[in-house]
Amino acid sequence: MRPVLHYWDTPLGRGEQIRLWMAELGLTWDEVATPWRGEGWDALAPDIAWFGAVPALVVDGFSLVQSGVIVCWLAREHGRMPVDGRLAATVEALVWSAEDLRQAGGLAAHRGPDAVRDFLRDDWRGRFLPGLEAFLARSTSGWLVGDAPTPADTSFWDAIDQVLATVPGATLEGPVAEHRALVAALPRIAAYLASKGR
Ligand SMILES: N[C@@H](CCC(=O)N[C@@H](CS)C(=O)NCC(=O)O)C(=O)O
Repeated sequence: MRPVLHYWDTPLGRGEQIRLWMAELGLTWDEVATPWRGEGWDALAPDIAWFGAVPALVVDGFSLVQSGVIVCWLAREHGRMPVDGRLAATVEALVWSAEDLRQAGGLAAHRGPDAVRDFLRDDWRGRFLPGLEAFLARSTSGWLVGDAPTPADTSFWDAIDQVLATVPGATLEGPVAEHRALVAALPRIAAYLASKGR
């Protein structure tokens, strides 16, 4: 059965990393465009949005929340998670680190110019870009973990997309920009992005 994604219809949100990874897996899915705390919001909890938050994914009556868990679960279900336990844990840690970046960037954009300046210096240029560059320097495949794309690649792509779109002054160059281009050129990801006019 087709997965059903409960979220709002916007690229700038946690639902998009799930869409990107489902696209990469070759899945098609249905969407329930959840209104932000509007009509229908309360009806989602607790069976779908367990704790009143989305995104939530429902597959064959099984509902799951936490975007990072959802993409890693989908990867496992479709044989796209590394079998080696340490590599799999590395993928998961990267997916959750992408969430850290998303939160830090979102908070800074919300708080204003001083917070943006600190974010760009301390978080963006100070730790996330160097951290990613270190992973990419060790990579022989171009992917963050192992020799094939994993949710680590798409979730970081998406978190970076959000930072570039919402944090004034955020720019990207070098190996992380090259990784970004590599992800966007994956045929299924490219087709998905084109279908959204992106
Ligand atoms: N850690 C969760 C965060 C989920 C989350 O906070 N979702 C927001 C929208 S992006 C939400 O539904 N918030 C509901 C609320 O604040 O009432 C994840 O990664 O999925």
